[in-house]
Amino acid sequence: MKKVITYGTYDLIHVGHINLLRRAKELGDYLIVVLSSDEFNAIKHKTAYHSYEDRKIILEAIKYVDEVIPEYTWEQKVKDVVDNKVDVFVMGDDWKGEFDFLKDYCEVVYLPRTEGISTSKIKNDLHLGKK
Ligand code: C2G
Repeated sequence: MKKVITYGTYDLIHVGHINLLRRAKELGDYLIVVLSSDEFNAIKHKTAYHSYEDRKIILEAIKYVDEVIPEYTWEQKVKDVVDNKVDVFVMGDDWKGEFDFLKDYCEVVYLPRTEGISTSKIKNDLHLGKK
């Protein structure tokens, strides 16, 4: 079984997230999403609208996702890849190059982001009454 792993906050789920998850799953048979905890989001200077628990429930309902585990630190990726016997690490290409150190442990794939959508755009548009 070819195992794929990806990381993120996945707040206010949108088509960019779904496109990433679908393409990540297409690279293997089993997709693990390592979901940023609320505490880790603070480290990323992000405040998610939905709690970790709610973001986890939402992700687990997506057919491409097989397992959701928590992301607490920047440093846990090697252990996650090794402990879960992961074959492919996938991220959107806004992260291109950032995780190449994982090439010693698994394949590293950066996928093109979906243009024109992001969680911060949604928040901003709603704030400005654009939608
Ligand atoms: N994404 C995308 N297209 C968009 C928006 C997001 O392909 N329009 C991808 C991102 O590249 C990422 C995933 O969707 O691979 C999740 O995005 P975020 O929830 O914003 O995750 P991020 O804050 O980048 O967290 O340790 C890594 C971090 O946890 C990554």
